[in-house]
Amino acid sequence: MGILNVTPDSFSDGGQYVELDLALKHCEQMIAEGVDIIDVGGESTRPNAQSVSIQQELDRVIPIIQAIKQRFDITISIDTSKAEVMQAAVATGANFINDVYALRQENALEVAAKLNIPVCLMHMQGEPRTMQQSPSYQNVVLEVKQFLQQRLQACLQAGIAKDKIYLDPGFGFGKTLSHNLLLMQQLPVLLELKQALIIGVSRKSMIAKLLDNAPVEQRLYGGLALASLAIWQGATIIRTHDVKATVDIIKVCSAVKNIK
Ligand code: 7PJ
Repeated sequence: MGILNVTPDSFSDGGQYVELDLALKHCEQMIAEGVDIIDVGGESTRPNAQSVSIQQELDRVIPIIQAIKQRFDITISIDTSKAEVMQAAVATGANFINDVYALRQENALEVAAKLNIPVCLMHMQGEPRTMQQSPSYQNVVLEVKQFLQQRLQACLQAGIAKDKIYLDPGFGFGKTLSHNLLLMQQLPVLLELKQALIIGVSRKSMIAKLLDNAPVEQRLYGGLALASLAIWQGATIIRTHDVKATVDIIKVCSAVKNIK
C-alpha cells in the first residue's frame, strides 16, 4: 500500500493544479514500482495534527480520487474516519477504507458496511492531537489484541464479511518505543485473530529513536527492517512511502517464507 498524502503541508507550495499534477506523477511512479493499493488521505493523523472539516477533507481527496480513477487501474484506499468522506470517496472510485479510528466515529460503521468494500481497522490509544503525551498500557500486546477483536466483532455484527476486514496495530498511535517494539516482536499474538494484518512503520519516529534521531529522509533502511520482520511473521500488507524498496523486500522475504 503506497501512501499518497494530499494534506497541503505535504506539498511545498503552488495551487491546486500543481498539487494534483504532482499527486498523479507520484501515483504513476508507485504503480510502475509495483504498488497494489494507493492510500489517499486528506487529514493528517500525525501526532499534534489538528483536525480538518468534512468539506476541507472532501475538497482535498475527491479531485485526486477522480483523477486517479480516470487514468489508472489501481485499488484506491480512502484514509479517513468520517462517514461522509467514505461515502463520497467510494462514490468517486475508492474501493478500500483505511480508518485509524477503526470505524468508531459517528455512522462510520454503518456506512462502511453499506459500501461493502474492504476496511482496515487500526488501533490507536487516545486521539492524534494528544496520543503521544503519555501512552500507557498494562500489557500493550494484549490490549491492542482485545481492541482489535472488539472492533472485528462490531464489524462482523454490522454485516461486513470476515475476508474484507484487515487489522492494524497502529504503530506510533499512542505508543512509546517499547510499546511499538513489543507489538512488532509479538505480531503472532495479533495473528491469532485470524485476520490479515496491515503494518505501517514507514519513516515513523520509532525508527528515529533507534537510529540517533535520524531525520525522515534517513529512515528507509530501518523501516525496511521492520517491514521485513512483519512480512516474515505473517503480515499481509505494508503501508509505505517507498514502494520500490518495499516491493523488493516483500518479494525476498516471501520467497524465504514460502519455500517448501
Ligand atoms: C498508519 C495509517 C498506519 C494505517 C498513518 C504516518 C502516520 N493507517 N495512517 N496504519 N499511519 N492503517 O504514516 O506516519 O500505521 S498516518
